[in-house]
Amino acid sequence: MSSEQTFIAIKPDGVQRGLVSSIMSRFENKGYKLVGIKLTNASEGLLREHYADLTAKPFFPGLLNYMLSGPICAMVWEGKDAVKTGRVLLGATNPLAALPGTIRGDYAIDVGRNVCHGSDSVENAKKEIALWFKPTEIVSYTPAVFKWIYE
Ligand code: IDP
Ligand code: MG
Repeated sequence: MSSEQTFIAIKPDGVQRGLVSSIMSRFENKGYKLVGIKLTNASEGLLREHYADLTAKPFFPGLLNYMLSGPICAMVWEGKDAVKTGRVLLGATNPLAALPGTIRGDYAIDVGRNVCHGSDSVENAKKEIALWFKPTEIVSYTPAVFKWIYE
């Protein structure tokens, strides 16, 4: 399936550090298709829903403040195995454990400043895309290079 979609977000530290284009390039260069993008100040309500499974964690208040600290670049990337491979491109949650060549491995040090988010399952990707985007904000098109990326 080449139509799998994943939700990728460049967190406030990534935006402030001018890493938007570098992070987007990883997905573009791999061959994934950008189908949604916006720069947005997330509301606390949206973030509580987005991180609903983490609200009981001791780091949650810090995580909330971090995600509220500036604009986030929210994106939807589409392509074969986009969810799983998107996580590989991001690297491990703790940047010190993330391999060089991954986004977190190359651009971050602390787990609380790990510059990016990526959906961890197809089911969560669907939920997150619906949370961050209206259906009309997701576009459908066939890139001219499609046949040079997929056999
Ligand atoms: P993920 O972003 O790789 O999916 P999750 O476990 O879902 O990792 O955690 C969500 C986010 O919460 C992480 O990306 C990171 O920003 C933050 N986080 C996770 N664990 C810690 C921690 O131990 N201390 C501080 N922040 C954390
Ligand atoms: Mg997660």
